Amino acid sequence: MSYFPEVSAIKYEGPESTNPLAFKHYNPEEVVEGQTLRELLRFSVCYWHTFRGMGADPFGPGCADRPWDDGSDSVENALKRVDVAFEFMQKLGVDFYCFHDRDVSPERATLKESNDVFDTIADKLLEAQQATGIKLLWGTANLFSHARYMHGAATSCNADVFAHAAAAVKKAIEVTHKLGGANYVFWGGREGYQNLFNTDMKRELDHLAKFMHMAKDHARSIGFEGQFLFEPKPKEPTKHQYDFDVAACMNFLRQYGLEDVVKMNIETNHATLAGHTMMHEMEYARIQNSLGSMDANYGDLLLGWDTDQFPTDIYLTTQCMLVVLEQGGISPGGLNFDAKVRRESFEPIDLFYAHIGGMDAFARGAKIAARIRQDGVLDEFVKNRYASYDDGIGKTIEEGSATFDSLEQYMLDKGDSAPNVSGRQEYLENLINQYI
Ligand code: XLS
Ligand code: NI
Ligand code: NI
Repeated sequence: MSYFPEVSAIKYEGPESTNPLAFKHYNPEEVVEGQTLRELLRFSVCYWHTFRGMGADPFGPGCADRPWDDGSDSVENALKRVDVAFEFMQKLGVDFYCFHDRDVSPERATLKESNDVFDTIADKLLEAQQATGIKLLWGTANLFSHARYMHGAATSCNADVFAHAAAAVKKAIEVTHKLGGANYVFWGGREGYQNLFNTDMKRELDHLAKFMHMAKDHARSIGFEGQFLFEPKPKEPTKHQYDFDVAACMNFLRQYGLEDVVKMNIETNHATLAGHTMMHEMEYARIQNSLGSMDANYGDLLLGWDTDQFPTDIYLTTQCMLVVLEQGGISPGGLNFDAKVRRESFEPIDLFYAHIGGMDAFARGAKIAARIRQDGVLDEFVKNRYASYDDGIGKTIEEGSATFDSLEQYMLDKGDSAPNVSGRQEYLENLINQYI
């Protein structure tokens, strides 16, 4: 039984190909800075958008054509989706996928029943992984859709909801472990507030930290050694999410002693909603040894919400890959397409076009970034820009031997500072365009 009979395995055909169902730039075996593109990019398909998204928006219900899906939350339907997902991923040639518990497995009236169904689905996922070699990049729990999470989960004012969320995360970590998941993600969902008049922010943040510590302790106690990831997002669904941006997340993790265990999962559309570029967020995490993984997508800057589009912008992917290559790769994290086809792109084949485009855009970005780095054009410029710190007075500042007294004396002797040199922004922008 095939769910995508019109598509066979997507092949690399090179930049001259005009076949819309072929890769023009993603040649998985091509080596970039010592790693194959497959190893470097670690592409992942997300279950929620790709296999559960029906295109609903605030103005209308879903209208996607998914002939295999009967729309019910039956176990049979969930099991069938596993076949659909693995056929899709195998044909696409990705090595990883990601899910929330409720994407793969429907919720039942009690926790016990929900967990039992989850076990049944997990068995089938494991079988499919073994049959195809596709691996789990990360698992997570949906702590935001069910009505019980209206006030949040770990930051809910209702302690029973905290307990329920803890039980759900416990189970999701156990399943992630069973499936050999490389990471476990915390995205805040409704962890945030709409109004400070009814909110004890200090208590909510303390609770969130307790929650993460318990999650980590449980994970280690069952032998899960995977990486934990925290995914920043400034707003939506709440007006202010506690995991606002990388800086807010890092401050939270440090305050509560979690910074060695939890790294960042950075999403492009969340970065731009926070008023940052993706490159800013990635670089800010990288310099603090906290760049863990990427949710690769793109947000329409004319719309003020998380549109989760597939990344097609080579400028963006080049910037991302400059940071990834500087770090020497992103493993054990990866590049998860947390992206959805537009509501108007309602046919199954659109799922292929979308992912092929995203993969090609990143492969191209990787190759461009590698050439920029190989020629050393940015590195050399930046190094020279700070040359005044390599010796003399600058060196005393960096080494820590300078004081305000010594700096004042230096200036009194010298009379005035040395003239500045140009930042050459436009020159550098032109240079990057030359590589693109
Ligand atoms: C939502 C988030 C979510 C996380 C996983 O905006 O991106 O999909 O990636 O919970
Ligand atoms: Ni995401
Ligand atoms: Ni998002």
